[in-house]
Amino acid sequence: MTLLERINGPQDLKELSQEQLGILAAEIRDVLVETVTRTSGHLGPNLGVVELTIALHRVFDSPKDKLIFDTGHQSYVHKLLTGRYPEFHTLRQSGGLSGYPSRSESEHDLVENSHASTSLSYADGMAKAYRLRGEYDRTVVAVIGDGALTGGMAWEALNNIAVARDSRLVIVVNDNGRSYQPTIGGLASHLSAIRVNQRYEQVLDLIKSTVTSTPIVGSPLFGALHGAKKGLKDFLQPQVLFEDLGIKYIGPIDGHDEQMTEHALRRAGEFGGPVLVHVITRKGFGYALAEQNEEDCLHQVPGTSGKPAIAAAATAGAAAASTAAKSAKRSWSDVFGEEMVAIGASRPDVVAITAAMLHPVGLAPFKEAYPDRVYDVGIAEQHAVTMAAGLAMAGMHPVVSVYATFLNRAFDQLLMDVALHKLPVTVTLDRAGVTGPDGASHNGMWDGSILQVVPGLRVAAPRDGSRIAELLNEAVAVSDGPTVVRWPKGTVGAEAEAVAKAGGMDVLATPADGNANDVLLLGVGPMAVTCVEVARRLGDHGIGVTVVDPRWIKPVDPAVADMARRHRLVAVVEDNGRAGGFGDAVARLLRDDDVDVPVKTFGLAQEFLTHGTRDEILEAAGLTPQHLARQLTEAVARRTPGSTVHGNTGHGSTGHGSTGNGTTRRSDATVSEPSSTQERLPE
Ligand SMILES: Cc1ncc(C[n+]2csc(CCOP(=O)(O)OP(=O)(O)O)c2C)c(N)n1
Repeated sequence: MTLLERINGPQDLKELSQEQLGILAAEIRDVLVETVTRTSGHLGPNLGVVELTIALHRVFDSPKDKLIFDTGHQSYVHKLLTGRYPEFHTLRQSGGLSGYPSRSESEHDLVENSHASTSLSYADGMAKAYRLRGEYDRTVVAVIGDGALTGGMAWEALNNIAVARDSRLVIVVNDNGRSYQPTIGGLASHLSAIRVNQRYEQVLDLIKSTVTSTPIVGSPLFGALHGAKKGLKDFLQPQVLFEDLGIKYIGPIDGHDEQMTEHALRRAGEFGGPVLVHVITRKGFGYALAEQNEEDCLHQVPGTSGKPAIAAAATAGAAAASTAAKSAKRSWSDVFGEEMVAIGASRPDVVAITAAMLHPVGLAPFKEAYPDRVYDVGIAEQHAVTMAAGLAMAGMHPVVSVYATFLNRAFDQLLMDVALHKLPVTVTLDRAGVTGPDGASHNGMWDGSILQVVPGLRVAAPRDGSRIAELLNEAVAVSDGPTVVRWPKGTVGAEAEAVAKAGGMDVLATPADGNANDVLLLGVGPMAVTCVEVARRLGDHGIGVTVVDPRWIKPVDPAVADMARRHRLVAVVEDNGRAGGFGDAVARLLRDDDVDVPVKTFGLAQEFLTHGTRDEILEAAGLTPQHLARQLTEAVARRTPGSTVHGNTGHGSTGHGSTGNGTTRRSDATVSEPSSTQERLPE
C-alpha cells in the first residue's frame, strides 16, 4: 500500500515523518502525471504545489481553518490529500471529480469559480465574518499565484486586508514567475528580482536559519525576521512593497522545501493578523517535460482519451504532451492567429492585447510577426479593455483577445469606456459557447446575452474557418464603434457555402422542391452548419426549411423580418444561454415589426453546467442535429391542424429540463401518444 493510499484526510498527514513526506510527494507527482496526461487538466501548476499543499494541510486544520485556492486550477494535490485519491482517475470526466474545487465534492472545498484573482476578497470577507462571530480559532488561508496577483481584484483586496489588523488571514503567494507564460508587469519584475538575485541561496539560508532556530512565536518572531530582512533590504525589496501597505511579510521561502515552508506557515498562522508568505516554486517541478516546456510548463495538457499517456509523453522526447497531442486539424484560434498576421501586414494601426493568454487565444503568430504590437497586460481583462479604449482614442485599432467567459470581467469597461465613446475596438472571444471539461465557470455561455444590451456594439459569429477571416476583416474595418467576433473551442469543422444572400446574411439551404416554407432556421456560428443537417433531416420528412447564417448577430439583420413573414415558424439555434441571447433579439425584432410568426429558441438552459466533454453537454442540451430535428418536427406538427403531438407548451421553449444538479437533459417525453407525425420523426 502506498502512503498516498493511506491518506484519507489531512489528519493522516500529520503523523508522517519528514522522510515519509518526501516519499508521499513523489507518489503524488506520479499520480498527477499518470492521471492528468490521460484525463486532461492542469499539470504544471499542480506539480509545483505538492510540498506547499502538504505543508498547508499539516499546519492548518481544514475544514475548521479555511483554505482558498485562487483560480482553483492548482487544487489537485489538495483533492488527493482530502480523501479523493480513489476517485482521482475520474478527474474532469463526466460524472467524475471536477478540475477545480467543488463544494459538492468536499467540505474542504470553498471557492469553485475559477476566474482568477478573487481569493483575497473571499478571504477578507471570511476572516471578517469569523471575527464578528467570535470564532477566533479559525484561520483563513488564501493561496494565490503571482499570475493571479496581477489581477486588479487582488489589489483591491490587499488594500482592505492591510487595515483589517485583527483578521486571522494568511496570504500565500505561490510565486513561480509564470502565468501561462512568464508573468509580466511591475510587480512581476519586483518579485523576479529576488529569484534572479545572485545571493538568492544566501538569502534562503539566512531566512531558513532565522525561521527554524527562533524558539519564540508570534510578534517577537516577526521582530526577529524583520530585523534580519531589514539587513538584507539593499538587495531584497519585495517585503517593502507589502509592508508599506501594512501587511506582514515572510519570505522568500523555498516552496519545495516542505519543512521550511511548514515553519513559515506555522509562524504566519500564529501571528493572529494578516500575514503574507512569499513562497518560491517551480511550475512543473519534478517532471522534466513540464519544467522544460517553454510555452507554458505544461500549464494544461489535453489528455489521451483514456490511454495511459505517460509512456507516450516520455517517448515523445522534448515534444511535450500538449504539443504532441495538438490536433493535426486547425483550431479556431489557429485560423484567427493566421488572419491576424495577414491583417497586421496591411493595417499598421492594428495592435493586439492579451490578458496573460497569448498562446491560448491564438495571438502567438501575431506576436512573432509584430513583437512591438502586442500587449500582455497580465490577468487584467478590465485594464485590457479600457487600455484598448485609450489606444483607439489615440488612433490605433486594438484587438482584445480573451476567452468568452472572461469578458464578463470587463463588461462595464466595454459598455462605458469603449461603446459610450463609439471607439473602434475589436474584441475576439475564443471558447465561446460550451467548453466542457473545465465546468461551469469556463463555459462561454454569457456573452451572447450580455453583449445584446451594449448600444452600438456589433457582434459577429463565424460559422467556419473561412468566415473567421471574412468577419474579422469586416470587424476591424469598422471605425465608428466596437465590434466583437466570437467562436467556439476546438477545431474548425466543415465549411458551408452560401446558396444565396438575404440582406447581410448567408442563406445556406432552401426548402427542397415540393416542400413548403415551413421553418426559417437561424443558426449562430457553427450552429448554422448544424442547422444545414437539421434541414436535411426535416426535408426528408416533408418539412421545408430555409437555413440562414446571420453572420452578425447584433444588430439583428432587418431582412429577418421579411423572411419570417414567409414561413410558419422561426427557430434560432445558439450555443449560448437562452436568456437574452440572439433568439430573444430575433423575437423582439419580429414583435416590433408586427410579424406574428412564432419563434422558438434552442440554446443552453440558464444554469451552471457541470463538466463533461463539449459533445456530451451539447447532446444533453439537445443541440445536436438529431434532437433539433425531432423537436422541430414536433413543433411543426403542433401547428398542423389535426396533429396529436403535444408537449412543452407551458414553456414554449426547447424541451430541456434541469436534472437539479446543474446539468441539462433533454425532455424526450414531449410526445404524449403515438401519432402519424411521431412515426415520421427523424432519427
Ligand atoms: C479572470 C481570468 N482570466 C484568465 C484566466 C485564465 N488563467 C487560468 S490560470 C492562469 C495563470 C495563472 O497564473 P498563476 O496565478 O501564477 O498560477 P500558476 O498556474 O502559475 O500556478 C490564467 C491566465 C482565469 N482563470 N481567470
